[in-house]
Amino acid sequence: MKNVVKPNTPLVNHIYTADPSAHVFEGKIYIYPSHDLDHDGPSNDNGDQYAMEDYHVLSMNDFNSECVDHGEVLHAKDIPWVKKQLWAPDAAFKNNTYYLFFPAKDKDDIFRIGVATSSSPAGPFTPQANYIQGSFSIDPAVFVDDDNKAYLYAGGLWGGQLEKWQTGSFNLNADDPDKGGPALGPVIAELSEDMTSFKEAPKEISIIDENGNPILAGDEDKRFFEGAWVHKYNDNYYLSYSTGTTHYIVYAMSKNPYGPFVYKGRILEPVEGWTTHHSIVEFEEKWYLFYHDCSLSGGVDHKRSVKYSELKYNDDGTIQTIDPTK
Ligand code: FUB
Repeated sequence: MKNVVKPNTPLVNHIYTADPSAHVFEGKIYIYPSHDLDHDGPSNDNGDQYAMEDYHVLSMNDFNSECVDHGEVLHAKDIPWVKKQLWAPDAAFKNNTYYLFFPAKDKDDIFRIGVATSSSPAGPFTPQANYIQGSFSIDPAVFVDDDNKAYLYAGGLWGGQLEKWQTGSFNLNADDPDKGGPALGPVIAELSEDMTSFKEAPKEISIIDENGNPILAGDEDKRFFEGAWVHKYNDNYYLSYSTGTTHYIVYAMSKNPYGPFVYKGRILEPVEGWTTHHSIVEFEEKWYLFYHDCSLSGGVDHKRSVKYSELKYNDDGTIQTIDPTK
């Protein structure tokens, strides 16, 4: 009998998965998650508990089918520049090639973003010898626009090291920005045609309120923490992200992929576990939110499971908030 995946239940139970980036490729839903390890190592604000070493690809024919694990598609030991921590990945299709974008710590313990390629959405993926020059921090999300331009969004505070780049170079001792000043935004860089390098230096994205004022660093219900995702609906760009310390997935809208993005509201209320991370995808004229929580592991923060829920828009393009407990 088919093991149909129901909404708000783990896509798979045999491994822990997190940070799902969902895409429709070749008519199916492909999910590119992190692969959480079952270990008893240290746990701290630096994210040492997220000690992932490899990636698996998952897929579903549709939302009335089982979820297939295509197995290990890339391992840290096969990526020359990587020391540790394969965190939240994303995938994109261009040039007849599938690209897997992933953050990891380099040999100097600095998070960078790498690329690996495949002829199939299910992998396996072959890594480039080095990370993308000029890349830093975590959680790459690649958006290929209608004009075929591809943009990489990235960034994450604390363990993700974004605040350590405020001066333009890496400063291990840098603090969060002042709570009364503008919050740090994620960064954007257009990718070159070959998808393995930046066409421009990463720029910070500004997230503002309805009056045009920047969201402040102390406004933890709204400020960017990590896990950026960009999608387009009715000619609007939607930037959604995790607020980290307050555990929401929220979103902001713009007419331009570079922003500024105007804060709009919440997409997902807090889930079980500290982290929350999502993606948004359209399939057969309906929209879906992929997210993770820690329910399968009984609340262990670094043992998460990927789930999905239908996402609905209001007539004005705003998004209806999803409460995962209902
Ligand atoms: O999975 C490791 C990190 O936890 C991700 O990169 C963050 O977005 C958070 O989910």
